[in-house]
Amino acid sequence: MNTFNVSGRKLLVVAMSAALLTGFAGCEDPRWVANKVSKAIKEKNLVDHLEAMEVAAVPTPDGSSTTRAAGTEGYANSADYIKATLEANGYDVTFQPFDFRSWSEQDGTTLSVNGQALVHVRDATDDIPADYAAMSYSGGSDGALNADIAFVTPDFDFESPDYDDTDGCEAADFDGVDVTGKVAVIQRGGCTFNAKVVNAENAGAVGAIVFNQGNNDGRKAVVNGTLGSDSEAGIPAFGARYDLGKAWYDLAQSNAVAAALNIGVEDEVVVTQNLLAETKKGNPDQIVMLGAHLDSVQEGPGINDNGSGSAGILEYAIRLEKKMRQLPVNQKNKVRFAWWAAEEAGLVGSNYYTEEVLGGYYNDAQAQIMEEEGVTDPADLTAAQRELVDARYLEINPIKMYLNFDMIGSPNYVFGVMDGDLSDTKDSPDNAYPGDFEPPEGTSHIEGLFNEFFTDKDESTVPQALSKRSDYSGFADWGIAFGGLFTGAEQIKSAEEAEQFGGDVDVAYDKCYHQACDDLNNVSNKALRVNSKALAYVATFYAMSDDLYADGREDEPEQRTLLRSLSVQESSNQHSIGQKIKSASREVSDHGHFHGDFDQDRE
Ligand code: DTR
Ligand code: ZN
Ligand code: ZN
Repeated sequence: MNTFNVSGRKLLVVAMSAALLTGFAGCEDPRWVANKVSKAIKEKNLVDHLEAMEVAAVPTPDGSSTTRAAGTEGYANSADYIKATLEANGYDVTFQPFDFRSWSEQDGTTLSVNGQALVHVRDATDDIPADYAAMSYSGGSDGALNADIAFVTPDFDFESPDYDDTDGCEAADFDGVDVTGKVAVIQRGGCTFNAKVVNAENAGAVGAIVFNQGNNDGRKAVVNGTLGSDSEAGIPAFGARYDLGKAWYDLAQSNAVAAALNIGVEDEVVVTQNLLAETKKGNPDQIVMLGAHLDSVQEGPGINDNGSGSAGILEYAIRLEKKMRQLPVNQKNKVRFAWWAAEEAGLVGSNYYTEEVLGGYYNDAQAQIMEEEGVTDPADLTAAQRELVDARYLEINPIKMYLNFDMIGSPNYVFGVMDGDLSDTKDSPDNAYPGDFEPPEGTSHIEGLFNEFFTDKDESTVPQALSKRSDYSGFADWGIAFGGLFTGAEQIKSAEEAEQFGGDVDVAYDKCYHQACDDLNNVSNKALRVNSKALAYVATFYAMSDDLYADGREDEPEQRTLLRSLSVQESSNQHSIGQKIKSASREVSDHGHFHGDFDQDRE
């Protein structure tokens, strides 16, 4: 302890007398310590971190805003700030570099069809709806491009037995159509946008437009999608409204229809990095991990998304370290912090980490079991042996939980807590967990502990569907208990929520979501403060618990065991944890609920 720190000494005296009054064991009570650390979180310090991040942002290529997107100087400056602040507070920081494909659309995209200039999604307003959008990872046009358009088997009679909802999904769909040197126009449906665009390109098309399917109200507006960062498409690819596709089709029955387009893109593989730090104290075999993505989108400085979460866990790291020096307590478990890169490009940084680190433990577990069982080829492992691998993986993997903080200061906030037991959100359209899939053991306990904090502070909470739209996704895939807070993004606040939390009905939780205006003015300091105190409470509680999920909460008294292997619960399944959970999430993506790259649809 620093004996020259007067306030620190005073705190120690107070803590010691509490210890004398309550007995030393009282001081080790996880709730007692959790409250101490939580109370040390101050709004002013959180706002200071946000200010530093606003300063870190650099001008966008078109000069209309600033950004901290992965791969930019703005991201590097943010990472420098986090690193320097942590180092000044007793932490060692490591960078975890990785390659990622950074794609951005340059200013000046145009598209006109039959001489009519169309409205880019960027220029749309409340009164003027968007006609078209470039797909992420689209190719560039290399200057102006003029070509006729060619329809690929469109059929607008949805009731007809001949209606094909998979236009362009197969190479053979292009057999009867001459798309060579033309812009292929294809109806949405049946497969990824990427499959349609790549098939069109292989058939000789010089551009592709996928218009919305039109078969229900949710499939009429402009298609604003992504080809995915693994796309090999090289031609310009756009999405358009349903009614435009239909009108062009009608027109094309009697006339040739021409398109003119121009799009410039920047598309390169760049190195970016996750930042990692952990407490020196605590059991390294039982790690409580917290994460927040540090990158913004390219369109703005990302102060709520996700300066807020980044600031919250940074301030917690500082206060935890200080309190553990001041208070007469022993930190039980190590606490690890991650600031992720390239979340906005499709959870790239956190997925890289989980594949490397958790995948590494999985491989170790598999090698151990193979050796013990005398198996030389992993393909020869029996179902029972795979279960041994799963159990061994959970045993040797020291990361026992992951807590995620992405957007915790939305201006029109709700206090959202991830619905770890799916008890309230199973049927929500945002639920990414299909069928009877159960999140890893502990996930529900974490939710309960967050709720305990808010209830104690007389604040309401709203259960948040497990949408996999943030960095907990990779941890969930690998069977790690997870939880987190979220104050809302582009969705609209209901009247009921406005009653619970105040704020504006029928207005987005964050009206500047993914926009240039996501700056310091776009943050509720109250939401940021309360959520940061909540995360400090929950993480410290677990940092001080020997048996992580054993301590029942007031509202849920039953005892829980530490991370039981999923395969033990679902004994008939012969796949490994990683494969099992991954295939579950892939199934979701095939049904259109996947929100990967830029939160955009893929199909
Ligand atoms: N992926 C976030 C926004 C987001 C949307 N839904 C959730 C749910 C939980 C956490 C975050 C989010 C973004 O960075 O844009
Ligand atoms: Zn975002
Ligand atoms: Zn985010």
